[in-house]
Amino acid sequence: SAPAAPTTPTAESPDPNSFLRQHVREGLQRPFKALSSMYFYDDEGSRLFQQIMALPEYYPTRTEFALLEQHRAAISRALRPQDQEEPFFLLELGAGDGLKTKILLRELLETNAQFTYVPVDISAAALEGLSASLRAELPALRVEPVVADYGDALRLMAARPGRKAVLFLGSNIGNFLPEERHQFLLNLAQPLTPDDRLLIGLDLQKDPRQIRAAYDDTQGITAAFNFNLLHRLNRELGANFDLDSWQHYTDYDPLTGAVRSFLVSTRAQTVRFAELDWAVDFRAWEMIHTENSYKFTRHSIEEVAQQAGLQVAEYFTDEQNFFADALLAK
Ligand code: AVI
Repeated sequence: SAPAAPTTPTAESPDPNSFLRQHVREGLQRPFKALSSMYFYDDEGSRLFQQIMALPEYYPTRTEFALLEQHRAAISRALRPQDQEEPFFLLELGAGDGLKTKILLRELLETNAQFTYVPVDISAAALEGLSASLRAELPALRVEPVVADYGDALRLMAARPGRKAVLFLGSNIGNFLPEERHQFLLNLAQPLTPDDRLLIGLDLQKDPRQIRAAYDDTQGITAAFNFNLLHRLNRELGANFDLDSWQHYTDYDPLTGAVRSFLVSTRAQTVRFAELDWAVDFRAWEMIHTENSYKFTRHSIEEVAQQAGLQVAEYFTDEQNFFADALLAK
């Protein structure tokens, strides 16, 4: 019979979960336990996020979609070079299904912009899906997908001559802690020239109840999105989280602009991780901090931009001022 698959990772077959293992060990040993929302997005998590984006309470996606529709001509003009003939690269970090971007791509094609669309993602499968849909829907579009992390992709593109317009939509910037956000923006800004442009999606501060409700929906999809992390640890690290002893809790702090999400242990319990040969104790009502979603004001956007050597050239917002796509330049 065939030999059993090796359980010890080797140089040829590195353990695909080594980052997760390390992260869990580190995060669950902190005085206030924490896990990164980065690990929400396995197949099931990505499916749940699609459902979140369609929830009545979750306003960011549909608001940004509508503002892109409304301002598509002005945004496209702001992104492309003044000289209509000059070619440029339109880079997108974390393109996802490209639904929002297609609004701008269509507008740019219709107005004869000379550009190449460069969607960047670490998932080759996500980029293949996007490229296939673009070939079908916008056959005239030049697409050069790049499978890389954002930093590598930007360095790669900086080495290629030509203007760049970089898109980072969808309020993804809100999921960074302030220091991470600062580093990210510094890295983003570093290879840009004064001719390049950056369009960033940011969720704005508003009625605090409305913000909180967006992360604590009545159908419990956001709760399931958080619980999925525990399912994932049970499955991938052989943990024994008993989901009946956990609750999802969300809070919005207007002082910092942060929505913080937690998983709460409703009783004292010990969770074992068979794959790590390790166990963690939880006190009753002890929490795991799972996510930050920062909300901004124009003032805080300008501060954050300035700290990274960038200026806000223009804001594009919806009528209710719920969401902003900010155009930044050096
Ligand atoms: C991906 N990111 C911008 C979402 C957000 O709003 O922070 C993730 C999310 N978490 C709960 N609901 C949505």
